[in-house]
Amino acid sequence: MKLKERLKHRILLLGAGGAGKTTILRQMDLMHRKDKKFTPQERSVFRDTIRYNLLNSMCQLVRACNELCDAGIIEAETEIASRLFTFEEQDESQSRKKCPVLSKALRRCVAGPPEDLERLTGSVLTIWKDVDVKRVLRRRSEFEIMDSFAYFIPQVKRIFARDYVPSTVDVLRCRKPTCRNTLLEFKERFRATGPMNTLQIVDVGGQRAHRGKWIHQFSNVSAVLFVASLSEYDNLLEEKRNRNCMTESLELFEGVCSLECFRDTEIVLLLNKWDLFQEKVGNSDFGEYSPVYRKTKRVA
Ligand SMILES: Nc1nc2c(ncn2[C@@H]2O[C@H](COP(=O)(O)OP(=O)(O)O)[C@@H](O)[C@H]2O)c(=O)[nH]1
Ligand SMILES: [Mg+2]
Repeated sequence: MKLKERLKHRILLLGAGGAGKTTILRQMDLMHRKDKKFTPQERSVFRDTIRYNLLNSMCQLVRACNELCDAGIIEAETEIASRLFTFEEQDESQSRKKCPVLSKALRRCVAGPPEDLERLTGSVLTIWKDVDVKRVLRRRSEFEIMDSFAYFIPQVKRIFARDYVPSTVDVLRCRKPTCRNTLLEFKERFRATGPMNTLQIVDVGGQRAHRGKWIHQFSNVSAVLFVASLSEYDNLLEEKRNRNCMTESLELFEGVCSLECFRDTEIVLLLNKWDLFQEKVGNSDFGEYSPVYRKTKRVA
C-alpha cells in the first residue's frame, strides 16, 4: 500500500465478523508502544471475557460431542458436562434472543464467586482429555466453536485461578465481538527523513447486524484494509448457520470494492489466520468449498 505523505490518514478496517480486525488493531497498538506491552490494568479488563470464552468453548464442545458422537460423552463425564450446562441454560431462551453470542448465565458464572470457577477446572480438563472429544474435534466444521478454544482450554488452571491477570497473548487471543466503532491513532514516518504522519485506524463491528453503521465511516478514507479469514472456508456464519463464511466474505469484499465512494481509495486485502489455515487444510479439502480451486486443480 502506498500512501502519499499527508498529515492525517484514515484507514478503515473492514471485513466479516471474526476475521481478525480487532486483533490487528490490538497488534498495531502494541507495535507502537515503547515497551510493546499492555499495562496490567488494560489486561485485567479482559479477564472475565477470557474466562467466558473458555467456558463457552467448553459448552460448545460438549454439546457437539452429544450431537455428533454415538456414545456422547462417556458416562462418568455426563454429570460433569451437565454441571457446565446448568450455568449456561438457566435463562438461555431469554438471553439467546437478545444476544446470540454472550449468554447471561455464563457471564454470571464467570463474574460470580471464585470457588465456582475453581470447581470447574477439573471438569474442563477431564473432558478435554477424552478421546471422543478429540474425535469430534476433527469434525470442527460441523459445529460452532471459537477459534482460540485450543489455546485457552488447556490453560484452564491458570485462567480460573483467583489471582489471574491475562497475559498479552491471552488478550490477543480473546474474542469479544465489536459493537462500537473504535479508533486508534498513532504517528508514523514513511521515510526515515520524511515528515511525521498521523494514522487513524478505524475498527468496526463486522457481524451483519453492525454493517449498517459502516457507511458513517466512509468519508475521508485514505485506504481500506479488508480482512478475511483464510481458515473459515469450511465454517458456517455465526449469525446465519446455513451460510458459508468464505462465501459471505467474498461477497462482502466484492460489495466494498464496487462502492462508488472507494473508487479512488486504496483497498488492501489481508488474508488472515494463516496458522489456522495450515492446521486445517490437511484434514478438510479446500476444493470441496471452492469450485474455482477444484477446477484449477483438475486442469493442473
Ligand atoms: N489463531 C489465530 N487466531 C486469530 C488470528 N487473528 C484473529 N484471531 C482470533 O480470532 C478471533 C476473532 O478475532 P477478532 O479480531 O475479534 O475478529 P473481528 O470480528 O474481525 O474483529 C479472536 O479470538 C482472535 O484471537 C490469527 O491470525 N490466528
Ligand atoms: Mg472486532
